[in-house]
Amino acid sequence: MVISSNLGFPRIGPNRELKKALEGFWAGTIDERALRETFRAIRRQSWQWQQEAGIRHIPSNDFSMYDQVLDTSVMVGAVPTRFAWDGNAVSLASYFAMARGDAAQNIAAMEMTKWFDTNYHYLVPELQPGQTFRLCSTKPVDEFLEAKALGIQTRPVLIGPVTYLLLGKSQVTGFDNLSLLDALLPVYEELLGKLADAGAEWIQMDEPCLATDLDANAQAALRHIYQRLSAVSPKLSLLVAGYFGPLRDNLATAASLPVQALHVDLVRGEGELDALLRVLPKSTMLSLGVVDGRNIWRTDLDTARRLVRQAVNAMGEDRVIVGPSCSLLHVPVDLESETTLRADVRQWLAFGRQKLSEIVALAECNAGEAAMHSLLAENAAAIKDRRCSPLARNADVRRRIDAITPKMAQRANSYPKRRTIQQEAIPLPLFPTTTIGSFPQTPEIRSARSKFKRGELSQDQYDAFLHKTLTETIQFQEEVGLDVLVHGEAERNDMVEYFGEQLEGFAFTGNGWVQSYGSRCVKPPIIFGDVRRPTPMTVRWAKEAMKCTPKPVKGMLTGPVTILCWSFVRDDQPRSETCRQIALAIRDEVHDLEAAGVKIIQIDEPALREGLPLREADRPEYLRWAVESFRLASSGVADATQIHTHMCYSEFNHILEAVAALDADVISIETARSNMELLSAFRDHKYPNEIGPGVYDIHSPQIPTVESMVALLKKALEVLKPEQVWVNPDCGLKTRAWAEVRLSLENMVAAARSLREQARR
Ligand code: 39S
Ligand code: ZN
Repeated sequence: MVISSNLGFPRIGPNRELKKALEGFWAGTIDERALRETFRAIRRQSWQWQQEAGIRHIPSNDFSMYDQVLDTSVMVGAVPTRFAWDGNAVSLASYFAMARGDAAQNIAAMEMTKWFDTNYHYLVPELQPGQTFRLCSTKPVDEFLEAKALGIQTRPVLIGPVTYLLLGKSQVTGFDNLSLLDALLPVYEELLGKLADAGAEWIQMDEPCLATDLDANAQAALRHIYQRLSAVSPKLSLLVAGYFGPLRDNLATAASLPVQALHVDLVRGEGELDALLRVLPKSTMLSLGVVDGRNIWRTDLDTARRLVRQAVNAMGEDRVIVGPSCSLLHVPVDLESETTLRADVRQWLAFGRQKLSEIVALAECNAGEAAMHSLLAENAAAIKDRRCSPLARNADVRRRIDAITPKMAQRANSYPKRRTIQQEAIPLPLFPTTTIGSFPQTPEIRSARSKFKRGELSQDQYDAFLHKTLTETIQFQEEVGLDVLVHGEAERNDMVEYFGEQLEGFAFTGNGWVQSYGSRCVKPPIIFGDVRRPTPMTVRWAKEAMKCTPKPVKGMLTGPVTILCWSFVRDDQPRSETCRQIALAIRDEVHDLEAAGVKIIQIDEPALREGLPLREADRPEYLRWAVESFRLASSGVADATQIHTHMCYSEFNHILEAVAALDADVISIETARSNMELLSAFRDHKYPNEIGPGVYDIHSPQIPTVESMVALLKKALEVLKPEQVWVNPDCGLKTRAWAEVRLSLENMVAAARSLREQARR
């Protein structure tokens, strides 16, 4: 029989129990015992759901209190020295300090960054030459035994040693992370031994690095490591899991690993099955990732079944495993709990639990089970309904797309000309001060929105509340002395979901949460059809703000690439096509803002960089359409209208050319944490337009001093011309409290004034 399997289940719980427990524990409202009890209940629930669905290889150790990469660091004893660790098991307090920092003791958290090309963030392992490792935690064994006690045999999941090391960072330039493999290997050997003793039969070794460009050294490392690990115990079978993309030039290496099974992502690497069937040794089983673990569409079981049958015909059914393409961490838990999702779209979807049923159906339909026929028929009907649905296509949108001309993605004049015109239109001092757009999303704001959504506040009451918040936010900015104001975005739940809720072609869920990092979740909207903006989305707020102040107010939009990257996208047309449609919708909004008298419009693209394909070879094509989409959204304005953009995360040296090609008049970026290092890249590139290098880190509760910000700005002025420089924090302020925001911004304005003084002398 074909084996049904899963690679990982969402761990936030069906109603974000993880988030609520963690935040309760951090706030001191629940104790450690209650916290651990919640975690245990989440694990039990997911195992039972998987067992009931009929999954045979059920994962364990896919749960994490915060992040699975942090768990691995803690398990192998890779604890940075600043956390004063005694070498024994890492305490709960230290674990959370590594994840979030320790404000009381002024210890910085570990760096967080995107997990491959997903919207999930992991904590970056800190590695150094000569580092030693030791098995410091038995979490995988404990959770295996926990499931076993419930009568459920599981397949423990570990991050493979090669991927783990490649994800790490060292302060030493040119350091080869993989030189630590031999030091790390014994820890994995010891752990596998313990898992075998505990009764584990299969171990899932996640090596998503197989979807990235690997040099010969890394490929050799994989062969070496799995040679050693497969020799640990005759009782253990190892499954190496590659996912997030095709194997391409890593295929031969992956197929030759001396392990019992190889898992491949056939959603993104669809065309590779033939090649795999040709080269896979007779002794290796193949796990087919045919159910999309990153998107929410129902699987076309008929197509997936053909792949399964092809593998079964070539290999025999006892060598085939069926599963999701990757862990289901990246999709919401359960479609059943959706009450607000429109029904016509809902029938096209499968969330975590529904995907489990699809996997089981694919494993069993091969055996010709009669019970499967009705399920297959129902699936075929839903797939057909979606494919033929008029909901997905809009003739007007198609016509507009066809009518796009190159001129539409080009401002009328080049930046130097625009600058002169803008200086006249928008009088600003040297070193103009502004913010990135959002102001604190207080519990009061979230609670008002929640009441409004539940019907406990009327539209009028909610509007009045938002209006009051906006007025206070404008007044606050005037008091602080900022030059370019914003309305504060109190009305927005999220910078993508908010727009998704107002655009045609988008559906939104009531409870479709996906973990972003730690306790933080997002509710990605679902793009199911052609995108159109029926009515203005933000103009009303910009107008209200302008009424409150004589100062310039910046209109705030999210860019097309970011809306694309942070949504569940349709899979029936290229992403570039969907992105272009979103770009036209944003272009309409830009046009209406301009018509309403807004002279400065910011279009944020924090996801531009993380949308980069994992493979170098695919990047130029992506950057081409991503840049074009931004320009399509932003170029329909007069020269006098100033376009801003904002990007988080400092590591975009290698895409600077694309950043410059956006041709925004002003870009604000995160540089505070990297001590303005990024700016030298802007200088080397001769970045011509204006830049707001973030002068303080909004992720920290510390109040930046005037001196620290003057120093950072002086550093910036070593590489930038004074008239190029804006002064702003390095990201939006929605996660901060008002009291800190006031002190920080007052200091920031003082820093800008001090520089103006010095420039005058
Ligand atoms: N992706 C997206 N889509 N958006 C982003 O901003 C980012 N930023 C980066 C990269 N990816 C992104 C990741 N950073 C949060 C913060 C930073 C992130 C990601 C997420 C975050 O704080 N998320 C919030 C959370 O997990 C949810 C934000 C939200 O949508 O808590 N809030 C809603 C709102 O404000 C719903 C809030 C909510 O849960 O309306 N309300 C309660 C409920 O419904 C009730 C609250 C009350 O009554 O007081 O139970
Ligand atoms: Zn940002």
